[in-house]
Amino acid sequence: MASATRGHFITLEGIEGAGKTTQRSVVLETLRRADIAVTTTREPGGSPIAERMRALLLDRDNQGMAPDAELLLMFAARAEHLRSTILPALAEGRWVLCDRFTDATYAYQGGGRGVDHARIAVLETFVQGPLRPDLTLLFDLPASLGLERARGRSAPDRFETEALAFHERVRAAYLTTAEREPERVRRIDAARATEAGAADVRHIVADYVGKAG
Ligand code: T5A
Repeated sequence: MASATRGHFITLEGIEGAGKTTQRSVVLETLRRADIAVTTTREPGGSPIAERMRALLLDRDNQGMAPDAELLLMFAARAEHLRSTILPALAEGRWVLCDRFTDATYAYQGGGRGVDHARIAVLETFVQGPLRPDLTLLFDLPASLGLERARGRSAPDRFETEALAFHERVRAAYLTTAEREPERVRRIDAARATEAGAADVRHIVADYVGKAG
């Protein structure tokens, strides 16, 4: 849980097409109903320079990027995003709602690409210091269904063009994180209809707000 003085940091996670963007408005609505000032943002990106790094990371012309370069770019973008957007908002007492954060690095670069967990952990501490999300909503569904939803919507980016097996490893890594940290990471069954997921989101977020006092 956050310190008494800073805002709270909530993240949304899941494989491609898990419905994070769809459910973000439900989180926002629940927080605003509680009169909480919220900054919404996303990763990779969330500040002008980090958005330029995002473009590099998602560009399908950059197939074959070295996994370590991908990892370092994710954390370079994060360092920029933290300094420009997340840390100032938290310091003002605003809550920050971020579409993806470092759990995605453990899932995609760790699970998907096979980068060692310990190497990611070193960068996590280097870039973030002690900052970790206070609450994470993990939208979970079979990789095949997520990809079907994501690909039905727009032209695939560099990650969406990866094989199903890659996305299955990403999902498995997310589930491992959720098992390790059940208090922080709340799994939501995203294979169901949008309204069923939204009801869970409202319940979890309202409960968190109540405990945050
Ligand atoms: N990445 C990111 C890393 O590799 N490492 C990192 O450290 C970080 C931070 C970001 C990419 O970067 C990678 C992961 C990603 O591949 P992105 O564009 O932000 O790329 O991609 P996503 O975060 O995956 O966003 P998507 O828009 O693809 O997925 P969402 O937001 O989870 O899904 P959403 O809400 O857009 O829904 C997808 C479609 O499904 C429908 C929606 O209407 C939409 O058409 N839908 C449903 N349909 C039926 N039933 C439901 N319950 C539905 N919910 C949504």
